[in-house]
Amino acid sequence: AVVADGAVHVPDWLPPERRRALVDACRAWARGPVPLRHTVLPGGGAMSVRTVCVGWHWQPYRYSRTADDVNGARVADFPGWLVGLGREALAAAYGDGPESRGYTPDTALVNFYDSAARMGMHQDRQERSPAPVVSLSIGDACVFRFGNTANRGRPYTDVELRSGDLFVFGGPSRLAYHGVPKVLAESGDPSAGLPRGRLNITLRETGLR
Ligand code: MD3
Ligand code: FE
Repeated sequence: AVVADGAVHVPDWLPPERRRALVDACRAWARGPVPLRHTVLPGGGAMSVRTVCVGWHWQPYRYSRTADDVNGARVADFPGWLVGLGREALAAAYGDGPESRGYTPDTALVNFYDSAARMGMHQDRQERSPAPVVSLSIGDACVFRFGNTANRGRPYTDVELRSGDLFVFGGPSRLAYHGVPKVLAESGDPSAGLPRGRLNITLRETGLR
């Protein structure tokens, strides 16, 4: 479904065996070299979501190769199979054209939500590339709030994201405000191999080198 210009939701896109494989990869990244942890914001507060990054490390509000706000380690390399997954995702959302074939994501942000975790309305603007963001959801469902490009408030559209769903944000939607006001506890997907909680993986091109 096209939710806004450039914002395409493809429910149930990732089959169960690929959900499990992605959960396994995320478990491995969560063990290190940089651990899954609550990102600490400049004001001192910790985000309720826990995050681990691949390829480039996101910290508020820049990308780096080393997690100098955590343990100083260099983040895990971005694997080639994840570039392939990003291209497949773009082709599913937008069609198999030059945009999807040339898509070369170089960072993944892996977010883990327990049933109390939320993500406030924000824009993702640390990337220098205009390429789309690919979002994959696994496990418990959530309410995803897709807003406008002008401010955190209305108008916005609430969309339920469930296990296996793909969402692509490109074009005019790339700089839209968005957030996760609610996780739907126990709504999960036993086939995903996640005992509880919600996993979201976003693939991005940083435009950095
Ligand atoms: C729209 N994550 O990591 S994914 C984030 O479910 C983030 O964990 C949420 O927002 C999550 O920054 C939402 C959907 C998403 C991700 C990036 C976007 C939507 C986006 C970038 C631009 C516009
Ligand atoms: Fe975001």
